[in-house]
Amino acid sequence: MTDAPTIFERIIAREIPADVVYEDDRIIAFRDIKPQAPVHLLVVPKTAAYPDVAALAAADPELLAAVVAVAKRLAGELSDGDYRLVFNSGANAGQTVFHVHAHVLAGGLAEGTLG
Ligand code: DGP
Repeated sequence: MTDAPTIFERIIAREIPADVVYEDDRIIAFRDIKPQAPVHLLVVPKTAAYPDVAALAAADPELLAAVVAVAKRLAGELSDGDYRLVFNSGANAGQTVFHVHAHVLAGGLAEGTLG
């Protein structure tokens, strides 16, 4: 039995709509449905093999580096180039979708805060 696809797999398959801002053969990026900053993007490897960033880093560090490069590029294209990168890892850290993704938060974030 296979697990049901996550919401991100359904976005990648275009089964549900999203505001896609970047796509290549391995990575997709779209705007978060519940933005927590003026610019709030999700950068998502298309593979569903990795539930979180540690699993991705262990198995495919080059793909993780590509995720970071896309995040930086989009922060420059869609905001002022400064950004916060967040990988929630585990339910007690707020992770709700267990398909690795980077939150890219940008656009006038307060100094000295993490929330
Ligand atoms: P996390 O809590 O780190 O697992 O982040 C999951 C994010 O996914 C959360 O900020 C909300 C976002 N999200 C959930 N469902 C959808 C959706 O259908 N479309 C979009 N664009 N974002 C979604």
